[in-house]
Amino acid sequence: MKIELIKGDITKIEADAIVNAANSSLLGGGGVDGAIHRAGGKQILEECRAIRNRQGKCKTGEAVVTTGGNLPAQYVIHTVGPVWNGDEEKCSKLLAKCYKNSLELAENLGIKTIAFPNISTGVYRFPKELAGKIAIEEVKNFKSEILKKVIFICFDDENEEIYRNLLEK
Ligand code: AR6
Repeated sequence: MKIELIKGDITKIEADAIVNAANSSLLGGGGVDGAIHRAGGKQILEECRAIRNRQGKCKTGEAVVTTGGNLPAQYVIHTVGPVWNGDEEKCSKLLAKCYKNSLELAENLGIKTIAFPNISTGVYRFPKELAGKIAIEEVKNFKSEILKKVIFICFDDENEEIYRNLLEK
């Protein structure tokens, strides 16, 4: 499985699936979530509403899938990252679950390429370096015959530098 790093806007990425750093309501918000719903159009929100009506709120660490609406990506995998509260062990486990559950969902969909934003490192204030280590570790530990490429999309300079350093190691 190939790992790539791209600086930019995840809504522009032509992967089979992009991952959204959502909240448990699944009904949109700011940051990358807002950008994905704005660019993807109302179809994504309608599908999120249908999922909510079926199974209720999405718990932290879990992931659900919708189509990509107007996005170049075919699917959007919505996962809910932990809000950083200083409990490193608990928050780290939950963030790792976000990556693992998203990768499993992608695998079950038969997806070849998936792009991740830096989940929880915005409004949810997860320390960026630790979040980067967890993200890369989960991806490297995920063994798949189907997934061919995982792209980390860094929006801000700080995350880009962190990922570049971590991936060079
Ligand atoms: N493309 C890629 N990455 C982006 C983009 C974009 N267009 N826009 C922002 N980022 P955040 P969280 C980066 O706050 O911390 C929402 O309101 C950003 O630089 O979007 O998981 C949800 O509804 C940062 O590194 O997500 C939730 O309520 C990363 O995306 C809450 O925020 C994550 O920042 C989730 O908080």
